[in-house]
Amino acid sequence: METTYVMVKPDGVQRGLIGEIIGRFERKGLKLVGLKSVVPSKETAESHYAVHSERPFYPGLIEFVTSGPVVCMAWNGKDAIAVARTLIGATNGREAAPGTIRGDFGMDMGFNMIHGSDAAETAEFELGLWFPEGLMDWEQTITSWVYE
Ligand code: D4T
Repeated sequence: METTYVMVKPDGVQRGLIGEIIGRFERKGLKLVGLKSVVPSKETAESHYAVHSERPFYPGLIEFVTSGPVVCMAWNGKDAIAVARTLIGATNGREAAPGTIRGDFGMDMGFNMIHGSDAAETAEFELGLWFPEGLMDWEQTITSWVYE
């Protein structure tokens, strides 16, 4: 079992897509182990996107992600990191496959509504960054009907 960090970005919140996005992860069979909404601090946003700090789009990305509320989530399940990336779709909404979140709702690269960790190390780092208080540990009774 893995846990991944997923975040509805300010454009997804503004567009009223929080419920739609959470619903897709719930219906897939992933288990919600962290959920909150915050307006990210510049420090947190800069740490989150540190890997892009030398890229030309970085200043605009930081301004965008700190511009309003985001929804921070932690989802747990088998191969949760890859499963979440599949649900999310390609970075640019115009190229993302139909049926994915970005493919169904996005038309751009910068406004791509949602983030999902891309590897085990980044998931661990991002979960610690956004959920320093820790995650929920609970038994989901439907698990035995999700995994054979
Ligand atoms: P995130 O990290 O937000 O889940 O997106 P991806 O994993 O799909 O894409 P990424 O790390 O390559 O990009 C991070 C973030 O920067 C924005 N971006 C990216 C942008 O505005 N212009 C660009 O040219 C690129 C490559 C979009 C997502």
